Amino acid sequence: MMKKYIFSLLAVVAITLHSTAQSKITETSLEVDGLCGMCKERIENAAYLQGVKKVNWDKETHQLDLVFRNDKVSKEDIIASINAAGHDVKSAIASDEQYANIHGCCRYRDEGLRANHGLGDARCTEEKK
Ligand SMILES: [Cu+2]
Repeated sequence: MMKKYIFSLLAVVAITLHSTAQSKITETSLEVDGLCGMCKERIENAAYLQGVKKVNWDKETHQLDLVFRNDKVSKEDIIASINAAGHDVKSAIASDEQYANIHGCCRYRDEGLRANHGLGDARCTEEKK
């Protein structure tokens, strides 16, 4: 009787721990502006903070896929780090000082460079006005 009770108690604890562990994982994506493979490396390095499990930025779609531990790092932390690296996020534009630090060939706000990469207007800078 007692043994059975302890067993079911353990089962409840195990299930609770399991669901708590799962809810700590956030899967989301951000729109981050950039041009080339160098940008990809810079964006992914900036996003890869402690607690981040997976990063992948797509040069064509500008989509950054993220998987992170929400008890260790927040989406806001990641956005701030990407901005600090000089890249615009749709919801948060990098400052001119931050943007000025990126490499000359990565100037994604430059219309001429965007055209060379087959990209249209800067998507994220629109919201700056
Ligand atoms: Cu680049």
